[in-house]
Parts: sequence; structure tokens; C-alpha cells
Amino acid sequence: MRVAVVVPAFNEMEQIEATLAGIPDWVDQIWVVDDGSCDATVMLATRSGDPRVRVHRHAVNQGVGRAIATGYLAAVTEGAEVVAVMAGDNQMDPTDLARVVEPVLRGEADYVKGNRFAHAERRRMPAARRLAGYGLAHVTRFATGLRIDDPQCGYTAIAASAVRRLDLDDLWPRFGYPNDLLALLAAARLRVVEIPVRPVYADERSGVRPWHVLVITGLLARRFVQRVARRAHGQGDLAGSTGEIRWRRTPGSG
Ligand SMILES: Nc1nc2c(ncn2[C@@H]2O[C@H](COP(=O)(O)OP(=O)(O)OP(=O)(O)O)[C@@H](O)[C@H]2O)c(=O)[nH]1
Ligand SMILES: [Mg+2]
Repeated sequence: MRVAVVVPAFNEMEQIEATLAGIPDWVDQIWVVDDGSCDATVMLATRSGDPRVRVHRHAVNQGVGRAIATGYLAAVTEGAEVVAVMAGDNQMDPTDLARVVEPVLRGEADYVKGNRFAHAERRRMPAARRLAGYGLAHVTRFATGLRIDDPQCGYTAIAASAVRRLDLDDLWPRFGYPNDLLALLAAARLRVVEIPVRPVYADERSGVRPWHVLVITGLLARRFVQRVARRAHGQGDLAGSTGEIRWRRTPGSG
């Protein structure tokens, strides 16, 4: 199957070359989606020398969720059958990529999420990230019905067939997109699987701010209301029917 990697990048001139250099040989397409950077990100990505790399530019910054949606559509249009996301800040360990795409390749999942909490090195995550992650996992489980441990992890893979079924124009464009995407996947009854991945925190910059927790909670509240309304109209998706999660020690809520 043809595998693509989408690399969302906003002002990542310090990390983009290392990110691209780490992507394994067996990946067929690499889509760097530059999200309106005002530094040398585009120049460095363009001159990477890797023939698999194509750079798509947002003229103005639109948010990481929209950048990923742009990459999904470009990759699927060009024939990719599985599309992974590896952020341009080099926070995804390339040695995990095979395991992230494998459930999609085997036809066992429509969407795979990395789960940093299930990895032996989970304590390398900053404490505030872990705390927010645990809290948002509860809210995400409740809102979507999916038994997810680490909704904020950006290391993912999606089947092209799932991309075609989702309304990506409806996806929240900024931080909070992973939670919103899970809600869209659950509503479409697509199969979601979590796989342990190594958390990587080094000297990259982060755009995440404490108040994003409130934004994400609001997004999920909106999706929960939609889910209840669907159920009231007999179109229920109510999970566990939606997601089939491995690595979960105990059944989640929802
Ligand atoms: N901050 C930010 N990042 C963007 C944007 N658009 C694309 N990105 C890319 O999205 C990726 C993730 O952004 P980060 O701000 O590091 O967020 P994160 O990795 O989810 O969170 P941390 O765990 O704190 O690093 C990076 O590769 C960014 O370059 C944007 O509008 N803002
Ligand atoms: Mg980051």
C-alpha cells in the first residue's frame, strides 16, 4: 500500500530538516504543509534533496488542524492509501512509525493514534502535559464514546477511505483538532486504535497554552450535544460500538 506522511509546520526552521531526514525509506510521499511560516521553513523543506518531499503552502496561518486536513487531501488525491502525521517539530520517533501505520495496513483500523501514556518513557512528558492529557482523555471519552487514553497525541495514521468519508471542512482548524477529529471518526463509526509511542520532548517550541484546555472542552461539549441529538433521531453511534481500542486495560466510559 502507498504510505504518505503529512508534516504540518509553522516556523519550524530549526527542526524541519531533522524531521524530514528521519522519515523511513519505505514511506512513498512526504507532504510538508507550511502553515504561513515567516521563517526559512519552506526554503529548507524545498531543498531537502528528498524526491518524496512536496511542499504545500498556506499563504496565511490557518492552524495545525487545517494544515493536516490540507495534507490528508493532497496525499489521498495523489494515491496514498494510508496517511500518517509526523509534526514538523521532530517530536515523533520515526522508529514508531511502522507500528503506527500497521493496523491500517492490515485493515484492522481506520485511524491509529499514538498513546504516550502506554509507553515505558511516559514520565518524560512534562508534568503539566500529562495532567492536562489525563483530564482531556476523560472529557474526550465521555463526549465521543471512544476509549482513548491519549487524545492529544499528534502521532497518527488514517486510511484513505476514512479521509474520504469525513467532512474535513467541519474539522476544528487549530489546537483541539485531535479531539474534534475523534468525534468525527466516532460519528462515522470508524475504527480507532491506540498504539504506544515514545514521548519526545527536547528543545522544540510549543504553541500549546493552558487556555487551550477550555477551548477543547468547549469543542467536545458541542460534539457531545450533536451526538445526543443524533441518538434522539435514531442515528445513534453510541460507542463502544464505534471504536475498537487495543492497549486499554479497563473499559472506558461512554
Ligand atoms: N503552534 C502552531 N503549530 C502549528 C500551526 N500550524 C501548524 N503547526 C505545526 O503543528 C505541530 C504541532 O505544534 P506544537 O505547537 O508543537 O503542538 P504539540 O506538538 O501538539 O504540543 P507539544 O506537546 O506542546 O509540543 C508543529 O509541527 C507545528 O509546526 C499553528 O498555527 N500553530
Ligand atoms: Mg510540539
